[in-house]
Amino acid sequence: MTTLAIDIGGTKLAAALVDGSLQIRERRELPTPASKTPDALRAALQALIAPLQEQAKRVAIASTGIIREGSLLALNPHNLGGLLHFPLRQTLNDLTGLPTLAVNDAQAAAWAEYHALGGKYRDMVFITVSTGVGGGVVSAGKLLTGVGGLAGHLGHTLADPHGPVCGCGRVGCVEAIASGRGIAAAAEGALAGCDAKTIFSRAGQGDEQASQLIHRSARTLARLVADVKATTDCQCVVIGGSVGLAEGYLALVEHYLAQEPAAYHVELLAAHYRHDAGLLGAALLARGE
Ligand code: ADP
Ligand code: BMX
Ligand code: ZN
Repeated sequence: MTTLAIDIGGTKLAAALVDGSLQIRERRELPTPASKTPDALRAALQALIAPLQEQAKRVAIASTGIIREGSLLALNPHNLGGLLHFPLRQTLNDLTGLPTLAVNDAQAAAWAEYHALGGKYRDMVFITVSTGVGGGVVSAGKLLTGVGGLAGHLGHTLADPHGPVCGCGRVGCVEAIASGRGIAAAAEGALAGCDAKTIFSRAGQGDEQASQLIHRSARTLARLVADVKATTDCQCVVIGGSVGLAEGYLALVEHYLAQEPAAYHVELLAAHYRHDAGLLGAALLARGE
């Protein structure tokens, strides 16, 4: 049965058809609208799925934000242009008339990556370093979503009590430092106003400040990985998101993790499904797999 899978991130929206053998067809992307009102997101989703929805029997959404009873509640509204709440399941159900499941993007990606490991490990954690920093925890073969959807929001654990204020209201969250937005926010002088993608390409051209910003992110992420190992004793940590998958980033995280005591070391892997982990995880969950 074909699933219309949708991934809602702070920077981009993606949609694709996912068939029974988990093959992705007709993948499309649009920028995430930055608007406090839900109308812009609804219109963008409508445009994104219009060419695909006829062919699908169900909808599966992986979305940034806390997903509670089918609705999106932003933990960090800055990542969504100030949008606080969006009725995800209801909107997609209204647009398509199809049964719809919604789950947090990093939780969905964790589930897909757990499947990709083919039973090798029962305890694993997925971390996306993207617009924000998101997480999904699989413990004893079960995906943790939490009673209120908050489980795995690892980006909002403490990295630095003297660090920047996070959009979630806490001070010094991992996300405020390590995420694409966190990298960009700390840029000064010639790099002020650049996004993380540009900062990575400047680092590749030898820009010292750009390189330091990326090291700061990777060092912060490595400490988070050590905290995650201490919390879950997971057998591997899978890294995704456009920052996480950027060339050289995982090797830097490995470099900084190696500086932590051995008890906190854990195997680090790049996401097997790359930028499609959220789409595929949501499709798997909608299929009850
Ligand atoms: P989303 O958060 O919408 O899921 P991404 O995973 O693409 O989207 O993450 C967006 C962040 O990644 C932005 O901060 C963007 O600047 C950054 N980014 C996008 N492409 C790259 C790249 N090739 N290298 C490094 N950073 C990137
Ligand atoms: C934020 C939070 C998480 C999300 C993570 C990664 C919001 C809107 N989102 O920590 O729910 O999983 O970002 O999201 O509060 P992405 O957009 O970077 O993929
Ligand atoms: Zn936070």
